[in-house]
Amino acid sequence: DLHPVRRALISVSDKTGLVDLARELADMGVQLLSTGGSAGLLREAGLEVTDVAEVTGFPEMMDGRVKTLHPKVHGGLLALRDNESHVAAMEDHGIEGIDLLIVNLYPFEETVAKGADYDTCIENIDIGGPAMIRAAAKNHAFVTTVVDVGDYGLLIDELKVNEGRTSLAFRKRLAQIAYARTGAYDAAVSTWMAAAIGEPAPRRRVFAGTLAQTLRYGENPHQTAAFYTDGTARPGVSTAEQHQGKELSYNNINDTDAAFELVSEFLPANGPACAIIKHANPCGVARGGTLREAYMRAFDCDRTSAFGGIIALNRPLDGETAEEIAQIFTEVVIAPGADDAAKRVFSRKKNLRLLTTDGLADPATATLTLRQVSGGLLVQDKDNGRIDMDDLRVVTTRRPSEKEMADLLFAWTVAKHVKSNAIVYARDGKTVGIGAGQMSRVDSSTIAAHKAQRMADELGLAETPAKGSVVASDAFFPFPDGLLAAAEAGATAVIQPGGSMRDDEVIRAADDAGLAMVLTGMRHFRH
Ligand code: 93A
Repeated sequence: DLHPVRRALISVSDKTGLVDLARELADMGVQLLSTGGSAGLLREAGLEVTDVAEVTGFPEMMDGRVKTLHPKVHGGLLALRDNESHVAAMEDHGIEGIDLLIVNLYPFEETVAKGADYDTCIENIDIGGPAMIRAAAKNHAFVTTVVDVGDYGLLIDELKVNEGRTSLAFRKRLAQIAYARTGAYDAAVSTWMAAAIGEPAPRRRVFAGTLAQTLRYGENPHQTAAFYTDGTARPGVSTAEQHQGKELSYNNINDTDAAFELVSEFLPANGPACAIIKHANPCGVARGGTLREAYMRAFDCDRTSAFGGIIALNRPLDGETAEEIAQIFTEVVIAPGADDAAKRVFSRKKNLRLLTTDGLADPATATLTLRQVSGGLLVQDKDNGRIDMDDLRVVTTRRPSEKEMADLLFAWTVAKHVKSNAIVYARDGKTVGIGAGQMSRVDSSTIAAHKAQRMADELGLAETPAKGSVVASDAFFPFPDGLLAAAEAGATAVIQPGGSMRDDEVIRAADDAGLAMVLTGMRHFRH
């Protein structure tokens, strides 16, 4: 099942590595056909090339919209070389076989990412390229299809090992990649169109990704797993640079994402902030005068849980913060940069992974979140809802003090990143107790208060830091009980969406307990 490569068609938008590849092919005696721009470049490099226009007998026309869409090309790609009638048709119509197709498509995704106008995006939808890719991949019994610049080396290796031929297994592998490429390309077009025409729930929808990493295992060792990226250039776990440590695991990637998304809520200009994540929930979040202080304050929230955690910082990691972090075992640190001193400190900690990003994530970015259920995908806008002071409605007799107000907004921001039911106690710009993921809001309240008590025990405090704290609830209190539990734990102010049938009762209970309460009018469920 080795098939010789005698004739190759090259048509690429991204010309990276093209000349070197073509030279290798030419040296192996492969005849080169090519389209306008690609042919020009190869000719400039002194290579012998036949223009596709010469093969088809038609000039490239309509601004290049029609270049390769011709039976001389598609017949050459699709003909079964061992089929008598196909071979006869080739002879009758002067069609020569094409054994190798090297195509990369008009840069549609990049054009959209650059914010190009509608017509420019339309013009960047490649038609001839995908048609050839699909034809060549279908005929992988004879034809080799290369769609990624990154695969040129593989191709040359394969040809060298097999003396100018490719194996069927190789052609099949590349054909699979080829169809994924055309599928992803059309997915990008269709996704862009849905947005362009303002269609929030298109009747048909496709999602695509490119393998970034095969993972050692999934959430558990008996599950296989892999990480696919969508090509976004946004700062985050998928684009971060890893400086040291083992490969990230499935859970690491998930938790690092949660940590970085949370810390990105805190603008660097408003001061350093740190978030520590365990099992996708924050176990400590804090602001600080310095980055080191922010880390130490976040660590103090729940020292027990912070062990083996994932740390995200909103400013570049410095040496003194790194020294502090290095005191205990941490899985991952992610920050928008790290200075040399910090890198030196971490180089002693072989198991610690250090990731740096190019800035923070923008919490306002409109993206989609997907969740798989059996038989389908649930798709929604990412929760990028934000509130500020003006959106808050004070509903109690007592208004929150300025200090309480700052802590309320802080606690609310954290609560958005805690799995529901979420209850977050905060004081002086740090969390002091977080209750996450419980089926009852009262249970989350109890756990958060319990965590605060444990923080007091761990730090040898005279009383629980929940005394004088504020509390955030990601959804409304359906009954006064959860609210009363918070008051009992020592909270003096409450932030919650409101909207319960019993809001009046809940507000009265808050007034009776001397609490100040603000309603956000916005909920932050997270499951
Ligand atoms: O406009 S097209 O859809 N019409 C075609 O017939 C066609 N054939 C190849 N675009 C077409 N291509 C694309 O042109 C290739 O996929 C490749 O991206 C690009 C290479 O053009 P050039 O060699 O002129 O730079």
